[in-house]
Amino acid sequence: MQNQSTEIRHDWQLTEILQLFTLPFNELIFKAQTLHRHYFNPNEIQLSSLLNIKTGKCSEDCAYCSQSAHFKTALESEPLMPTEAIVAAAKQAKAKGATRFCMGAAWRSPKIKDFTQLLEVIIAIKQLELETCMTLGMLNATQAQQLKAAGLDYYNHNLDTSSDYYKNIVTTHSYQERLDTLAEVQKANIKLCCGGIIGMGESVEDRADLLRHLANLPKHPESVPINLLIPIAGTPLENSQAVDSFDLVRCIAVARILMPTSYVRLSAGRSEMADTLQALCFLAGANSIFYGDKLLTTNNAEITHDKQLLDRLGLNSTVQ
Ligand code: SAM
Ligand code: DTB
Ligand code: SF4
Repeated sequence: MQNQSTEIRHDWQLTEILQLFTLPFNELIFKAQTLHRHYFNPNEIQLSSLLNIKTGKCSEDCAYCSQSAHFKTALESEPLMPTEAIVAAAKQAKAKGATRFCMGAAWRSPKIKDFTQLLEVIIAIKQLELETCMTLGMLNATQAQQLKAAGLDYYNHNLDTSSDYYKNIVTTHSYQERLDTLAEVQKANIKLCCGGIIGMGESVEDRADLLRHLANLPKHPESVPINLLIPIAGTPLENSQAVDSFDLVRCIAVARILMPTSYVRLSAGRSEMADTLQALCFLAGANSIFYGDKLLTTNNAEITHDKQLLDRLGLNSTVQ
């Protein structure tokens, strides 16, 4: 085995990443855990809470999504929530122990008519001493700068899969458009939250290519969410094959090795995961979770259960 390097790299090759994926499991976890300990306290975990502030009727056709207008799902659509209701939810999340409040909107990109309210929401939530994150779809340079000026800490915009496989998942926007938004967010000096989904029928090469794109950005995303597909009835991916648990753990470990200073978030799918699997993901380098009974439109692991799990593992929540 090569000596463990703690260097931060932005020049990862696909073949090197594939080699990591094929390491014996124990070797891979050891590498990931060693790097994790070099850069982080291994007993700390960051907690983010989510709120969907605009639900459904999205013009995009992302094959996994309950909120696309292209598919007939059971979801009831809702317009942008009033500021007071969003702020009230943020207060509750803080009271329950979250350090970051993430707001999602089912848009291709935010509309001018809603933008002033979004800025007002950021200002109000910053006053609660919570970190703010938004995910609103594609942004142009001016929008990114305005969000930054209002005090937005993080912007979430996922690449979701490899550049090749993306065409099988979304046809209404391109991978390049996703990359363009990531560039605007980083240029505006907003911290980036960017990751993907596993379980959409992609290959190991696709997972490696997704992580390669993330790790070779000019600056690593500060937060890297790894979502396990939640199959939604009515979407093209409703009957996707379940992912082997060890493949999920491998993906987390490789993300940790490639981006050793980033928070790797074990994201969607935790409500269906055994505690033992989640513990293995934390061992592989995941150090952030979505905390709260709901994700955007689906149920998350329950807060009471999560509190017990963190307690049983001696994991403390941290302010990033
Ligand atoms: N419209 C914005 C966008 O596309 O960036 C923001 C909302 S979108 C729902 C945010 C992310 O949630 C997606 O990029 C995807 O990674 C994740 N996501 C959505 N539906 C999911 C599902 N059924 N299972 C797992 N992850 C999902
Ligand atoms: C991310 O990577 N995962 C979150 C957040 N960013 C916005 C969303 C997960 C959504 C899961 C399906 C749903 O609840 O609709
Ligand atoms: Fe869902 Fe976002 Fe795609 Fe719209 S753009 S369908 S909200 S993932």
